[in-house]
Amino acid sequence: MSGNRTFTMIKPDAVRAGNIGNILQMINAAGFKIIAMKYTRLTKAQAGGFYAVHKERPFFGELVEFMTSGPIVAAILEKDNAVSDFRNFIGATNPAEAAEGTVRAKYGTDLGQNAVHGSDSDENAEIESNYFFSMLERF
Ligand code: 3AN
Repeated sequence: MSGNRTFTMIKPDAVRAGNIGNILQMINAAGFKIIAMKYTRLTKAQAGGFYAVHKERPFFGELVEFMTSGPIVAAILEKDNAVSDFRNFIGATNPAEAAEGTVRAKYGTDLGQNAVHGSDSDENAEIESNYFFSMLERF
């Protein structure tokens, strides 16, 4: 059975471009309820910890650099089948390959600067949510 929560970040490129409001609007219109939300800027250590699974990938340094280049919005979202519905909603990792109407097709620039993050499994949704939010910050 699939879970009903996922974790997202609006990345520094989308925040810089003034798209927080547009993306939150799309998220709500797609039926996701916001359970927790935070506007913050990651340190290199925090970004490195979040993306630890990609530590050995050639783009890891670039990824940490980018994710610490400005503030982000982190949120926990609730909806039936949240993880896979949200991945479909945001589109492919590469905005050039993302389906029309998805968040990354609309607001992403390239493989790194792709506007939003979405958890890839229920297990990672839980881990990533716990990385950003305590129990007291969820509604
Ligand atoms: P997704 O976020 O769609 O699950 P992953 O898990 O393949 O994609 O990638 C994790 C993160 O690394 C994403 N935020 C993505 O923007 C970034 N990334 C993936 N491939 C590259 C690349 N070739 N160059 C720079 N950043 C990348």
